[in-house]
Amino acid sequence: MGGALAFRAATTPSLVLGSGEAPFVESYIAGETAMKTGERDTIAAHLKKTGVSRRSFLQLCSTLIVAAPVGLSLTSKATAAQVARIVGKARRPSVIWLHFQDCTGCTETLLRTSAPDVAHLILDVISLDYHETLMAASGAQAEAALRSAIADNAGKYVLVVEGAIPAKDDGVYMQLGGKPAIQVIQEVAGQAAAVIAIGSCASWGGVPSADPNPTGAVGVDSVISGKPIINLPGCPPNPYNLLAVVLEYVTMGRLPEMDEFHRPKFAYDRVIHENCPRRAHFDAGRFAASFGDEGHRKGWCLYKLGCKGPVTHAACSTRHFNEMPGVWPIGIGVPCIGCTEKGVVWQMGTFETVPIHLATPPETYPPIYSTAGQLRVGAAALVGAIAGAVGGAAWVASQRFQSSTEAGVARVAADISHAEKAKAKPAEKPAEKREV
Ligand code: FSX
Ligand code: SF4
Ligand code: F3S
Repeated sequence: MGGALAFRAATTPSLVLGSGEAPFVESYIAGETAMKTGERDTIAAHLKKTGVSRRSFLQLCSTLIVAAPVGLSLTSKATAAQVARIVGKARRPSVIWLHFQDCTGCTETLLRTSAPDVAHLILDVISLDYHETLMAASGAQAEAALRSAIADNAGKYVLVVEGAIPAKDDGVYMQLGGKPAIQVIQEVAGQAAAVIAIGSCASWGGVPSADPNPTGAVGVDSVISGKPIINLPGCPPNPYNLLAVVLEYVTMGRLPEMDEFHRPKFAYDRVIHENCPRRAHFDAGRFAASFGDEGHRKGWCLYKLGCKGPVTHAACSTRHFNEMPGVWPIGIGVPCIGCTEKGVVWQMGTFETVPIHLATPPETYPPIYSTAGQLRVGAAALVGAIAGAVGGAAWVASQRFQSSTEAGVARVAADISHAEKAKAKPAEKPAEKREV
């Protein structure tokens, strides 16, 4: 194939998308020419060249705001038009996408958007310069395409990794072009600007790392160091998280704020249980007891069927898949298996129940026992009268923006301390009965 571009949408059945296909493929040919001359279009110029309407682009920017309403500098802009202005000025980011031990579900989730336009748009906004599943080339041609993509964009490309890396026995269990996979990822990551691990397999080993993990499958951050790495777990993950991270990186020059597991907080700060549409049934004690029973058919809580929503950090309950409302595991009656949590999926039994310790976020209702027990009632009333709604709003705001972990820890600490105080306090003597 030659050149940096190894992507030919028309050759892949999943991308034969009808009338819009011709300009889509042409856009990549245009991109290839630009790269050969050392230039790379701005996103706005590229979209114009390929005939994408401003309306479609604005729709994509609106979707981005919904996907990442907080936690990104980019989407903190108030309107889709403002986001579009910033994104439009950025150069199309070069993306090199490598596959290791995976099922290709991460790629499928990106391409199988319900509206073909969305897949087109995502692949117009980024410049996918190498992707083994989508390219026509194979064998030596594919190897040459990878070398070329690296050379043309050295130090600037974003490396997206899909799948786990087999590290046991010097990586002998997976060879690519005659080299161990572990060597390939280290070479390609070495010249990347940043690395995105897409899916649970790339983030921490996922399915291939399930016991007894015969190949020693691990996540990207176990074999790469010295590069910014961000994990987007999910089996499969939501493609908008990828788009949001890539665009934040190219427009703002930095990766979003991450949690301790290197997941972007904008998508993984909350547990599923907090925003689950079945939560009212959980709170009311209405549970499906077996698949197909009355509770299951009525849409009751799936906790007793092994739902891992109470301990699983992900945004699935508010950002469904394929742009279709209700399309996510719990939405279709399947318990969450905790696919974004390293210690949950593939480590716990599918129908095993998880401990409930983060079930009562203070934003749903205030703690049962206040931690501010130092004020006497009279003083508290006075402070309350002065501070009024302002203080109350500030307290509520501070509680709302705690992470679920912080909120849960604070809540449990308050309850434990109350219980201890109650234990320490001598029991009041019951009033003596008087003989009348
Ligand atoms: Fe893993 Fe990707 Fe699970 Fe599959 O390819 S995250 S097995 S759904 O999708 O790597
Ligand atoms: Fe939803 Fe699962 Fe929580 Fe039930 S246990 S409310 S189904 S997340
Ligand atoms: Fe995974 Fe649970 Fe979401 S299984 S896709 S984290 S609902």
